[in-house]
Amino acid sequence: MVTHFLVVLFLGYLSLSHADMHDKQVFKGKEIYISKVKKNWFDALDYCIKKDYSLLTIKSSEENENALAAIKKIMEKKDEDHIWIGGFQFQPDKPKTYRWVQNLRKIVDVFTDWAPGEPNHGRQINEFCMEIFTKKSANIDMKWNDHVCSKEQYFICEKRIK
Ligand SMILES: [Ca+2]
Repeated sequence: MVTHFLVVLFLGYLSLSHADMHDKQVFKGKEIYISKVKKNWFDALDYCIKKDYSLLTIKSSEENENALAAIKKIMEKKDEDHIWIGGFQFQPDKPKTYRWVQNLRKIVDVFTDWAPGEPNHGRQINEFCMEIFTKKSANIDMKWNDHVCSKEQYFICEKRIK
């Protein structure tokens, strides 16, 4: 009886723990989880960390292609142009000082796929957080952008596989 109760409790926990996320997408070196809920960038980061994930980081063209494939597959039918990933501008007075939150490496030192003219710091309206345009918006298809961190958007967590 107690065992039965514990099993029900555990299954309940499992389904609850994944209720906010789409099924994982598995690629070489990592699992990618796209959220079903919208959060601001900071809450999205906390959400991923609480699950022992990170907000998505992209360190090569291959990882970029994999992330875009996952976004395309899951976001295709959603009416949404933006999805958070794990880059942040660390020096507010110095645009383009973006780093990946997972290891704090400078993004310019790794691999970049910014949309034309980005990161533009929102033309002085304080864009410090990184996202990917998920659809053709302003003729920009699936490229990186900096955006206002307080916007509530879908987001991507990742878990690196060793
Ligand atoms: Ca921007």
